[in-house]
Amino acid sequence: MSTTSYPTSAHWGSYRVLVSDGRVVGVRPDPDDPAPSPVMENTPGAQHHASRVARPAVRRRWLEHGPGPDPRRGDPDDEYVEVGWDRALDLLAAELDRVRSTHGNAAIYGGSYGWGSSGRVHHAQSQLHRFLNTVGGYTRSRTTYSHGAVETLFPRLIGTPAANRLLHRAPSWEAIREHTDLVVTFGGLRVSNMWMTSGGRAAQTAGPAMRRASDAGVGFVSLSPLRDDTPDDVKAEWVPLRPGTDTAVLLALMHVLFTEGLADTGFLDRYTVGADAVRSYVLGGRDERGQGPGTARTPEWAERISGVPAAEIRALARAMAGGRTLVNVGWSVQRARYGEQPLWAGLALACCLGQVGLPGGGFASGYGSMGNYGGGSTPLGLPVMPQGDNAVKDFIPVARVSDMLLNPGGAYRYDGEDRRYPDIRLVYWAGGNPFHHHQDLVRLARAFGRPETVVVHETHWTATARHADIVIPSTTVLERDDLTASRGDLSLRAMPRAVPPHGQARDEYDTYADLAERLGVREAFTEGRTADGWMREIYRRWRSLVTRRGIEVPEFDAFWAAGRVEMPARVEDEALLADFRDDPEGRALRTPSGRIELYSETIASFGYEDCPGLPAWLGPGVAEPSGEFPLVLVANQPTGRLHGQQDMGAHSMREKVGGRAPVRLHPDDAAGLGIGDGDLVRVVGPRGSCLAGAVLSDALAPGVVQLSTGAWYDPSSAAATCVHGNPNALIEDVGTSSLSQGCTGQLARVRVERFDGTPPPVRAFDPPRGTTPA
Ligand SMILES: Nc1nc2c(c(=O)[nH]1)N[C@H]1C(S)=C(S)[C@@H](COP(=O)(O)OP(=O)(O)OC[C@H]3O[C@@H](n4cnc5c(=O)[nH]c(N)nc54)[C@H](O)[C@@H]3O)O[C@H]1N2
Ligand SMILES: Nc1nc2c(c(=O)[nH]1)N[C@H]1C(S)=C(S)[C@@H](COP(=O)(O)OP(=O)(O)OC[C@H]3O[C@@H](n4cnc5c(=O)[nH]c(N)nc54)[C@H](O)[C@@H]3O)O[C@H]1N2
Ligand SMILES: [Mo]
Repeated sequence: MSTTSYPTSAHWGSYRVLVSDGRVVGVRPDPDDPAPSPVMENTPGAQHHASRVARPAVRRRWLEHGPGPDPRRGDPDDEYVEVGWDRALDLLAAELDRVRSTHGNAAIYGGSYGWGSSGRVHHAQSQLHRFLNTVGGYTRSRTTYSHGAVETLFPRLIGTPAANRLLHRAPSWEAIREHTDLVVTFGGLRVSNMWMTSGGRAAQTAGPAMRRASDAGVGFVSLSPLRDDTPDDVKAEWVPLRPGTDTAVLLALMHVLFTEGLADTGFLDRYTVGADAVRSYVLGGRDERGQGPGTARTPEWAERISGVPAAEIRALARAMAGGRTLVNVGWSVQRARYGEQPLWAGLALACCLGQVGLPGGGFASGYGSMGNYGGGSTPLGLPVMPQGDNAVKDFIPVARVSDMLLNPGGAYRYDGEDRRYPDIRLVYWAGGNPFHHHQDLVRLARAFGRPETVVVHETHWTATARHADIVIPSTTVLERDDLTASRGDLSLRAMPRAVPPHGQARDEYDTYADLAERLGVREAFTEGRTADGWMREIYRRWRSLVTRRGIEVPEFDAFWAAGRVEMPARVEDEALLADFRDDPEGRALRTPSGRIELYSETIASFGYEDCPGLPAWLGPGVAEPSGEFPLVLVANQPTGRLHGQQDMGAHSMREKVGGRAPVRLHPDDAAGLGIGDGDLVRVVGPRGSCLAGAVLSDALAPGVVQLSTGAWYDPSSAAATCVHGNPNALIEDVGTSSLSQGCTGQLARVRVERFDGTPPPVRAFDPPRGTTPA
């Protein structure tokens, strides 16, 4: 049988799939990629796996009893009934119509967070939002699980346009190589994380660029609970610290700068407000609310909290003041209770160093978190599928989804507002997996029992699909034509269809068009175009914007034939706030003071206990070990895959221990618990437990255990909340603070015990009862 190779692109990069007789039989890296990601090896196994959704399916209890709350939604033994497309679409259209006419469109939750797959046309979120907007709108979600605290806090501290630049237009690794003496990173610089970029990158350039910076003499200091958060070839100095204690270290670094005359008072006076309040807080003259004397935030004080020796903190502060220094606070550090504080303290520290706005210096949040950060940018934008306008104005901060479903009408605080949760009757999810991404999955399951109907579009029978009443099978990227690029990418690429659809899976665009037809708005949804027509149209619109800037890119057919076009007008971005530094009056920031707000009157006026008016040490939050839970769990991003995607693939499965997620422990901690390498263990937290396979490693700070996210949730046995190793089975569901209400999934307190019973089987990848193979 002959084999044909097709180019494709995923969030984990561009590569080729090898196809024989309509099936993906292998992958091949792109020869132009300097450091391809092994995550691509998951694709052949996942593409044709038995867990693919082959036909539209309806949960039997919903079909027989009709819409309504059902606490049994998600029961692993629940049965589905496969139905033809016409029946599925008739049922779904009628139910959408019932809910919107009885309860209004605000009763539809279409927040539908998640990464879906790459591709600018068939982007699951854009398609769903376009459809729901066409039929009257939906309650949406705001901000992300990735960096909710960054998104909410920085507009207050540096104003809106600058806050966007902080997230999306960081100086390149080349600029760092040229200008920076020292990169000090809280949360490491994980190469495996930089494999991922939303939309995928044409080539994996971040790892090699970081190594070149190190070879050129840039120094790296990595403050992190894991040594291997920064790759060996970067030769970073590893400073282990207790998770959740970065703010204490950052305050102590400022303490050294203030007391040793190293703080740049000229910069603080000219460009910031509130430096005196911060100084007084750090030196112990006042508490975080300005209501009395506080505690001096000395290096000795920080050592007791963080475990970082005071002498190291002093030496680090002096080294930072001695050259061009970049302070990076990774997104993981803010994905925790009080996650706003290390960000704010990191910005304050960078201001004390006086280098904000200088090339290669100042503050950043995102190096090591994603591949595009430090990869340059293009100001010209990307082709984009238009979503239309949402007639419903209500929203929730994205990570408050369980709270919303469990407390219709309930009060909550967010970014200075007193708000109420909407009364949701129908949940519509496409391209995301809340039973991967949300915390406290037992509570989430209870929340999913509340609405009258849950609809999920999926490629695979994920735990989220198994909580749905109506499951709609979607094609994968390999089954449709599309084009892709990410922010700051090197090129825009064609992604031609490589294999026929699995079973009866269809492109979501066609599903929505047929639903729109039933609701009388087909023309408004399609504007007379097929998905292919939209691909040409969004390319044409993008090309005309580019042309108006005087730049030539080929017409669609030439682009498609060539397979790619170089992204025009690429720039190595300038330092954050460089323009403000040059002209602080003319380019005043869009903050109340026009300057960087080290103290924020606005945030102070909200009166939040969990987010005062300046960067403060509020404690390690839920990551504080206790007698019952003496260890701290780091639930970071997996090296084996993107989130829960393609977890059954070869690369992901290779990392498992006896088919379960690997949990890493320090050998000393393991010895005390009688746990050996490869043992089956139970990790127990305040909200539940999971089974996992022990891996002993001295790359962890003692007292820390690591269980990455992404093992498919498997609640099929009483032996543990999840028998496969999904850490969200045991992590508490709380927001960062009343300001951002961001995700706090990164950390938890736990205990680990050997599991000596009969190991229950992992059933996560078995399709549900009542379904049949393609
Ligand atoms: N404990 C803890 N939890 C965390 C985090 C953490 O650090 N710790 N990190 C959080 C972060 S940063 C994030 S971004 C989230 C990620 O959470 P998600 O983005 O929800 O996770 P994914 O597994 O990427 O989910 C995407 C889903 O889309 C499906 N899919 C792929 N292609 C298509 C398509 O074309 N159509 C449709 N309909 N579906 C498709 C995939 O099968 C997959 O199930 O997790 C968060 N959760
Ligand atoms: N391979 C792979 N890469 C990914 C993803 C994936 O699923 N798989 N997901 C992508 C997504 S959506 C996002 S948002 C980014 C997330 O990017 P990040 O949030 O930066 O990534 P994490 O892996 O969660 O965390 C990085 C490291 O931070 C350290 N850390 C944890 N807590 C603390 C702390 O309190 N203090 C300090 N100093 N360090 C701490 C941990 O040791 C951890 O390994 O990753 C992206 N990259
Ligand atoms: Mo994320």
